[in-house]
Order: sequence, then structure tokens, then C-alpha cells
Amino acid sequence: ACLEGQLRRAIADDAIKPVFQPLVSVASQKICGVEALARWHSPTGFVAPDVFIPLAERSGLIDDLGMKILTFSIRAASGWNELSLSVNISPIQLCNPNFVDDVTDILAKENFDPHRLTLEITEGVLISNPDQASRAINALKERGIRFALDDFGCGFASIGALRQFGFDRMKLDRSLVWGLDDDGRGSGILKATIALAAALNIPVTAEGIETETQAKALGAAGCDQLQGYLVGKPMSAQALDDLLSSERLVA
Ligand code: G
Ligand code: G
Ligand code: MN
Ligand code: NA
Repeated sequence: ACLEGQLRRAIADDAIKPVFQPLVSVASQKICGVEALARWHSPTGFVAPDVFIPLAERSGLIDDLGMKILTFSIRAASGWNELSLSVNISPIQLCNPNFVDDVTDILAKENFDPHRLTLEITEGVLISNPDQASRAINALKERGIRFALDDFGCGFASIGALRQFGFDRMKLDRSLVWGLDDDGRGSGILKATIALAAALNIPVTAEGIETETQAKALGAAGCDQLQGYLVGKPMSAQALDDLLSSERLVA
């Protein structure tokens, strides 16, 4: 069957599930949150989200898929009391007129504190559909939900969008983080970007942290959260449970 048919089937069968990548606080060196990342092990093998998310967007399946990912993520995170939950949202979802009500309903039904939920969006939607995006963001922020600007520094990184849309957090794209390793220019851009966020009072998560050197440098530069293979790979809910228990033992 074609991939779109398989995807439709996988969504209906709840075969696409989130895994969870830890977000670590620089101050406490402990896990303070998780980012949910969708995973699909199809009958014919693993399909990457870079493939099935755009396909779901093109074929009208993203609203369904997105709500399922959100629901599964909230259920898993219910047990992780003190942790924040970040979920990636497609621009198409954000511009769906039902989105605000759907998210509100899921939170109420699952009895999940809206303040624990952060929705991650990339800036494309802010350029293509600023009015609709801003209405949805404002309505959800009024209900306590937070917003993070994802992949900052990799695309057209509109600086104005950070403030105009009231983002609560910036996620520094890993291409910027890795720029630290090459010449002085990469690290200059990185530091200027973090300074910009600081000037706007917006906390920064550094993505793609793979080495101790990167972790130290990004913490020293003012990022309050680190994310990446060094501090934790995306893992099953069960694996995260185990990690949290062992963290409590050493604490
Ligand atoms: O997890 P991974 O690095 O393979 O993710 C690749 C891309 O897919 C990232 O840009 C990530 O934001 C996106 N992605 C992963 N899960 C979801 C999801 O549940 N919804 C949306 N819209 N994007 C996702
Ligand atoms: O676009 P977004 O930031 O949502 O994408 C997150 C993606 O980054 C996920 O696919 C996740 O698997 C990937 N990722 C997370 N940490 C690292 C890392 O340290 N190195 C690399 N190469 N990818 C990472
Ligand atoms: Mn993300
Ligand atoms: Na990113």
C-alpha cells in the first residue's frame, strides 16, 4: 500500500506514539521537563517524523495525529508530577479553528494543569498566517499554556516574532549550538542570540547538546535548560520513569 494509506491506518490504530527526551535544568542539573517526539514503527520499518509529519500535513491527517500525540503525551506526563511537557505543533494545527477548544478539552478531560504544557512551534506559521496564529496563541496563553519558538536560528529567525507573539521560551537550534565548535564567528552569533533573548526576558533552551564542552559553554552563556544526547536521548515513557526514580535515589 502507499505510505499515505499506511499512515492513515497507523493513526487510526494508535500505532504512532511519542517518546520523551529530557530537558535538564542548568541550575539544578536535574530533569525539569520532557519534549514529546512522535515515533512510527510501520510494518515495513521505521519511518522518520521528518517524513510522516510533512505527509500528514499534506494529506489532511495532521490534526488527528497531532491530537493523538498530545493526548498520549499528557497521559504519560501525568505521572511525572513536577515536570513540564513540551509538544511540537504543526502550523496547520495552530491555524485550525477548532485547535484552541480541542486542546482545552483534552487538558480538562485528562485533568492536566495547563501551566505544565508548552507548545513548540516554528516561525513559518508566524510569517504565513500571523493573524490566525496570534489569535490561537493568545487564547491558549490566557488558559495558562506556554509557547516556545522552536529551531530558533536555523531559518529566517524573525527577531520581532519572539516578542510580538509573546513567546515564553526560545529553543536554540542545534546548528547554532554546534557553531560553537568551529570559529569565533559561530560563537559570536550564538552569544548575540542568547543576549537578545535575555534582553527580552525570554529563557533559552539549548538543543543538540552532545558534549560536555557544549554543555558548559551554553550554561555559561546563559541558557537555563539543556537538551541533547549528552543529557538524555528520546526514550520510552517506561525508560523515563526508571531514569526519574534513579535520579531521586541519588538526590
Ligand atoms: O524526533 P526527531 O528529531 O526525529 O524529529 C524530527 C522533526 O520532527 C523535528 O523537527 C520535530 O520537531 C518534528 N516532530 C517530532 N514529533 C513531532 C510531533 O509530534 N508533531 C510535529 N508537528 N512535529 C514533530
Ligand atoms: O525540531 P525539533 O527541535 O523539535 O527536533 C528535535 C529533534 O532533534 C528530534 O528529532 C531529536 O531526535 C533530535 N535531537 C535531540 N537531541 C539531539 C542531539 O543531541 N543531537 C542530534 N543530532 N539530534 C538531536
Ligand atoms: Mn521541538
Ligand atoms: Na529544534
